[in-house]
Amino acid sequence: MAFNDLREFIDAARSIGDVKEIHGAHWDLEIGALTEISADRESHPLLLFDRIPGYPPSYRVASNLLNHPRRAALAVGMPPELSKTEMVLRWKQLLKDLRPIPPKVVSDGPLFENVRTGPSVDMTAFPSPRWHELDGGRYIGTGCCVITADPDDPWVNVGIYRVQVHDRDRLGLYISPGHHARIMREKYWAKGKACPVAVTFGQDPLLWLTAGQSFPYGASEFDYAGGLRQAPVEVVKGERTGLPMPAGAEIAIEGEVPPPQEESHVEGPFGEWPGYYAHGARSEPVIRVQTLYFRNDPIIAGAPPLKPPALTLGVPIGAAAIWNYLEKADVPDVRGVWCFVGGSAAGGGAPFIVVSIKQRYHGHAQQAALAALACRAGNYHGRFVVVVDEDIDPADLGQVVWALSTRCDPKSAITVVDNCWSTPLDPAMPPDKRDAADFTNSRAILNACRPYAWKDRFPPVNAMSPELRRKITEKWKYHLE
Ligand SMILES: Cc1cc2nc3c(=O)[nH]c(=O)nc-3n(C[C@H](O)[C@H](O)[C@H](O)COP(=O)(O)O)c2cc1C
Ligand SMILES: [Mn+2]
Repeated sequence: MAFNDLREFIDAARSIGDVKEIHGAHWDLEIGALTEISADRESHPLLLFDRIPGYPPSYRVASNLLNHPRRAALAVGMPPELSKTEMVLRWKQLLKDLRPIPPKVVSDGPLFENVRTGPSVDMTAFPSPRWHELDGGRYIGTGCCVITADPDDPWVNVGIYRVQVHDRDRLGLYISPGHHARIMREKYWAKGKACPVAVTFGQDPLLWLTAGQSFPYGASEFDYAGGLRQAPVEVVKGERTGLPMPAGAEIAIEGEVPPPQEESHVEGPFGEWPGYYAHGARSEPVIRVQTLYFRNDPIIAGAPPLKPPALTLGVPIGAAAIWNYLEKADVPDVRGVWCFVGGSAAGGGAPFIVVSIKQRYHGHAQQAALAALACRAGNYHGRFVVVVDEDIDPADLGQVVWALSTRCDPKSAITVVDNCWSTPLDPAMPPDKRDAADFTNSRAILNACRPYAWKDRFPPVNAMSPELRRKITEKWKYHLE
């Protein structure tokens, strides 16, 4: 089952009782606060905001789209109530089997219902929220897809990079170092040209989910989204840039990003996914909007980062991608992988990775940790890699802490690796490194496995055996109910 646009997805969520409509909430903090409060609740519905003060009725904002595992499963057609381990295994297989399907170009689509160019472009016409109290402005782009092409080698990238509204035809765009659109725009700038860009603000959540994943440079997220939905994404070509945009997008723009020395603007601060405002307010490139497209009754897809442990995306793709890489790197007997704080995107940042292995030889645990650290999904914005034995469920924080507390000797079982790929969003980046634009940090490998050399002399665990549990539960079942 593939969704063609955001509306079809919202309808599907509604049909499983997962949508709450809220009328009258203000774009300034109320939508953001309601999103945060709702995400804390057990029910955690998708929120659809309408009748936003100061805007035409039916100019809407949808939030809490994929930050609950139930709706992330819906987006990709998985059963809604899987255990964490099952989810990782399913995603692992999905990523392995993923065969790219290129998008299909169509000549028309609902996106073209309204077209504005030149002086009639007005980005302030939409109810873009100010999400968090210390945000420096209004963000139309949180649940957005930023579409760019390589000037030398024609392929199209789609990434999630935040977009702030500066004024009628100027938007702010924040892209972290190393991300593909940043590499592309630098290539244009090196040629003395502005970088053409298209951005959609509301689309099939599966495309958006794919845009938040790291695929190799040269591989289009459009093709991978097609592979995941098992049907091509239908796109229209932008009149100005020729860039493809999903035909059913809610709102889209075409424009250009000039070299920063030609024009830039203060961007941020913005409440970021690690739970801080680390990047602060800085001068960043802008998008000069040339053409604006929107559907009748447009819906902005809102996905503000919320302070962990709240999720940005309710999917363990980072863990699944790390596990696939461990297999490629020939690390045997991996029994599970999980990421706490982040890890919902392969390459979107994984500061706390846990790998569970059945130890086979000396140094096996260290090999697993180094491989997890080395792959793109585990390298960017990392901090800790914990390796545990096979009796520990890596997704159960209590078990992981118990293993660390009882099997890890800090002096001998912790290794620090320095000069790794971090980001300005790292809240613990020291001010001097930040000022020097040295966005690297160190990592700690915590080996919480029984020491391999004397593992057979490690004391046994005092919990009952599964057989005894079964026997006693059966015999005493009336007392245990
Ligand atoms: C909800 C969400 C918001 C994100 N916001 C940003 C952002 O503002 N800037 C950024 O550089 N990366 C952001 N990311 C991470 C990138 O989208 C992610 O690393 C992706 O792999 C980048 O695509 P690329 O590999 O094609 O550059 C965000 C990810 C998610 C899931
Ligand atoms: Mn990419």
